[in-house]
Amino acid sequence: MNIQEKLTQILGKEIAQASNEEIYHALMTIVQVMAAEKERTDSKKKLYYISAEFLIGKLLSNNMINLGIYKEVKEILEANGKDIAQIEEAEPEPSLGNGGLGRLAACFLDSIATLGLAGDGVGLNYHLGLFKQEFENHLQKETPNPWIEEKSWLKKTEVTYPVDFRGLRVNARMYDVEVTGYNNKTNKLHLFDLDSVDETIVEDGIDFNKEDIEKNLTLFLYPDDSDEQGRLLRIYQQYFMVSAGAQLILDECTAKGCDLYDLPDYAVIQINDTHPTMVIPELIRLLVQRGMEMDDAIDVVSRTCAYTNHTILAEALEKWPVHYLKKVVPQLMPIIEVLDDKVRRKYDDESVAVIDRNDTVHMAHIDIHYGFSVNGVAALHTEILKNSELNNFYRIYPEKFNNKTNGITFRRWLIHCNPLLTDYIDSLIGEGYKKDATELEKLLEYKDDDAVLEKLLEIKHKNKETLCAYLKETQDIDISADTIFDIQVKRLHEYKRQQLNALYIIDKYLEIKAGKIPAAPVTAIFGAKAAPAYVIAKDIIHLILCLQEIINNDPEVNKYLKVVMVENYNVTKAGKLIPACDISEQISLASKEASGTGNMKFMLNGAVTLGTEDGANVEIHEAVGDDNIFVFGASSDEVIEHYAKADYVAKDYYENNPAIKAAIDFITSDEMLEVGQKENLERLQKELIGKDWFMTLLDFDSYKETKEKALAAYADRKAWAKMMLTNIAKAGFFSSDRTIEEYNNDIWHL
Ligand code: 26Q
Repeated sequence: MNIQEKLTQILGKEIAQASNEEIYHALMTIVQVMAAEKERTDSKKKLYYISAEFLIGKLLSNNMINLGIYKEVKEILEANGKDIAQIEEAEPEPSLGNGGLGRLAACFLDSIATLGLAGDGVGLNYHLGLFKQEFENHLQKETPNPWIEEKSWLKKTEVTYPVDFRGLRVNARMYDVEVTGYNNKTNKLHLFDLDSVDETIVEDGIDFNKEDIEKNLTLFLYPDDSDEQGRLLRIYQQYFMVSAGAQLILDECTAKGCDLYDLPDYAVIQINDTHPTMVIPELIRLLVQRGMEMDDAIDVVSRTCAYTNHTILAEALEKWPVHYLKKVVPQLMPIIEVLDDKVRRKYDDESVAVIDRNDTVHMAHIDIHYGFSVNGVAALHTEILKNSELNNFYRIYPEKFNNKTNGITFRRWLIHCNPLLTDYIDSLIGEGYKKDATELEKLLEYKDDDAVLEKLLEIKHKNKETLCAYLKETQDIDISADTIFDIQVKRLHEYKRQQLNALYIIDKYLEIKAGKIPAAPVTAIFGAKAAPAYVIAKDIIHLILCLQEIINNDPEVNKYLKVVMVENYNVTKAGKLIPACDISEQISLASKEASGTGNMKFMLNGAVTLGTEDGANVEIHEAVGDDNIFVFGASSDEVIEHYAKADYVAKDYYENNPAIKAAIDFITSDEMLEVGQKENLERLQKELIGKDWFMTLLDFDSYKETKEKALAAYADRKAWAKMMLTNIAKAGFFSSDRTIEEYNNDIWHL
């Protein structure tokens, strides 16, 4: 039976007569059957990528692309008067991640399956995912995001494992999502859940009773951890995930005939940041329970686990008070004490202890001592880990440290999100780059081909028009595709410095008001969620929304400048924004962004980066060369020195730089107070002058100067198109297929 016939049969009616929802569900069935029929990668050794987040995004189109039926389905739908884009709208987006770390896990699953490696994901099935963001009175409001429908990509299994907390035993049930590889086998994402979770306990916004563990365990991703109950719930979630995961791993290995002493020959566990770290003591506990000596268990587990670090921000490195762990998972404490004891016997260095003098357990320290590999996620990041942040560990275990520069799957971030560009690249260099991304370099042959450059500009313009229509429809915003699209989309964090971009916008606004008319009109687009308890981050969102209100409604200014804050930025919206971008804002304070992966997505889609020498920007700079990127700001060495000397004083910049002073003063100007909240704006202004921990003002001049250069460069359309082409051509290195090959060659050995 062909797809058209199958579709009609499942629908029980003609395609033309079916609703978008019905077609979506029918296609889901077809995909699920096809995926289940695909061969599974089976080998003696298997990877378990364990992560609290898998930001997989909508699955229908990507699965159809990977299964090779996308184009056919699209044509069938068209022939019946249906638009695949509308069918996609019917799919809810699973929001099982915060940002980069979760999205990376999803890209990795795609590449692992595409490369035909045996590797499954292990995580949690949050019913309401990360919160949904709404704007109300220019403020972020959080609401639940229920994404699981009656019929979904989740397959309920009969596999359950008991998980013990103090005074409470629950049953973890496994749900599976098929992970299709591109023209290859399929793997699985195992998401554990609790049957008793009750969505009705959610009250106002995203509030709920944090103590009712049986009802709330997998309700939300990372509930607010600003209070003790929230932090305890995080421990409940983490232990639930790792205990069920560890039991699954041991089950699968023993089923393959593994003697548990040989576990490292059957399993490798990649620990995605410290969130799943408890898998180490839990596995040790389970092995001891099954009769192994403690020392042997520690040795076996240490040869099975590998750790990835995604951040150098001290506040994000997880540390749990011993009394929290005793309250939730007392069975782990004796093991963690043994782990600490062993370290203390060997190293007379308090800074590498597992349990510190304040009775706090350092999760990353467990990973480093009791894992065989520690990797950073970009070259600069790994160097900083080795030379400063984790230097005391590097000196003990230099052989464990390695770099794995992040990557992105081109299936989603080019083939799916940018079909116009994909088809055009196909027509120029064939389709080989879809399996070997470095083949994109063949595009360089067309560097001086006017027709090709012209076509790239035309495609970009079309993508910008598509985005205009989307923003009009979803947020009733009017912008023009004939302006420069300058985009900064990522989680809201002070170190990412959306506030620097905002200050530039204020500066520009004041210039226009003073009669200095810019050469080319710009549309500054933002998208960002702030953690619910992160006050200053929410104030920055407020600032941007107020600027949007003021600037877009000012007829003197809106001809030259507009501001758009996209509501509820997520994977789906990323797919619409990225192909339409001219200038990619990657402006974190050097040394703070471990890698960034949005930077790679933009580059691949022909945007030119405006960025600091931070994270993977450094490698992007190396790849495209000085002429195809706009780099500014203090270097990571300079920044690290400022922190060491504590000699950065924001107030000096405020007082001595008139442009900075004017922009910051504007935050609490009459115009702003008319649309915004005094409390929020004053707090933010005070923060910028009095503290500015991430040195926004340090880089203001350099940012402004470099941004002006980028905007001016845009005017030479041909030169700009050449930059676009070079960026696309050099993006091959940033394919997650390359990253995964490196993980496999150096760490997993599958
Ligand atoms: C920790 C403790 C308590 C509550 C929450 C957390 C927490 C939650 C999420 C800490 C960190 C995260 C997520 C981190 C993250 O997304 N890091 C990003 O990882 C990307 C993939 O490696 C990098 O590209 C980014 O540079 C990095 O910021």
